[in-house]
Amino acid sequence: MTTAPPTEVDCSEHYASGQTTSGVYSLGSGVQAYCDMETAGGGWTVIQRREDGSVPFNRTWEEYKLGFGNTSGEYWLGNDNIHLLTSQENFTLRVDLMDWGGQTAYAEYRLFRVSGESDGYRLHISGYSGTAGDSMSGLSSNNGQRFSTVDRDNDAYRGVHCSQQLGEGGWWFEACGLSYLNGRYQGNCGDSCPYFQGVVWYPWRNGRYSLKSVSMKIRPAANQQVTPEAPQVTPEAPQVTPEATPVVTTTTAPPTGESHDPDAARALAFLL
Ligand SMILES: [Ca+2]
Repeated sequence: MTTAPPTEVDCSEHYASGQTTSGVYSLGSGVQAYCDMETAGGGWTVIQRREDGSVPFNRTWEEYKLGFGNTSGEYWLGNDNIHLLTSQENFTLRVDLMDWGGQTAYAEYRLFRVSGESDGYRLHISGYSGTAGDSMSGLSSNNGQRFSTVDRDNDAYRGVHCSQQLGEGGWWFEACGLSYLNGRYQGNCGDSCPYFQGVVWYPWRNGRYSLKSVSMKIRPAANQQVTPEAPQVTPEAPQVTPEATPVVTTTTAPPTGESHDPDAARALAFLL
């Protein structure tokens, strides 16, 4: 008999063993996470949560690698752990969003996996359903992008460091993309928040709206319920026009040469 490789116990296993109360649980290797045992059948391992701005998300590569914050409040589970969990079997990602009026929406991605550090914690995401619109696998997709932080530019935007330009959060930036759940917690600034500097899910609200609360949670894809909990909504893709004015630099000086970079015009087209 050989020794099995180390594995993490995710929240769906706790749920299956009869622990059906939401709260902080051990994942096995000394790591703790919040388990959402109520939403859409429960068993979700929360990998990210924002709700009050008490924890800054402008963090370094190393901090995103290891995780930070409070598992009972705002936190990032850590890229190493997210990689470890999602490497064990197929996982589904669910994103829950709430605006300042108390409205909620969600996005589910049937398949969600994060590569190891040697591959830049590259994101593999597909199979959208939900009510919030697809800001991660559709237009300006985060799929296939490596993770970037304020001290590491792995994004798809040549000549621009998305994390540095957008409040120094870590994310799988494209150029820079349509989702940004690790932006700065801006509070309730309506539609007048600093553009794409807040907690943004573009298809549901917009780039100037910073959401009140968001959470990202994962569960083995095999555990997905057959019956959908809400009608499927196919969101309209945001309009993209070639004349789009770059607005990523509304509060900071534009990077040198940006306006002469043909890729820049393409990449900033979504920022209308
Ligand atoms: Ca770049």
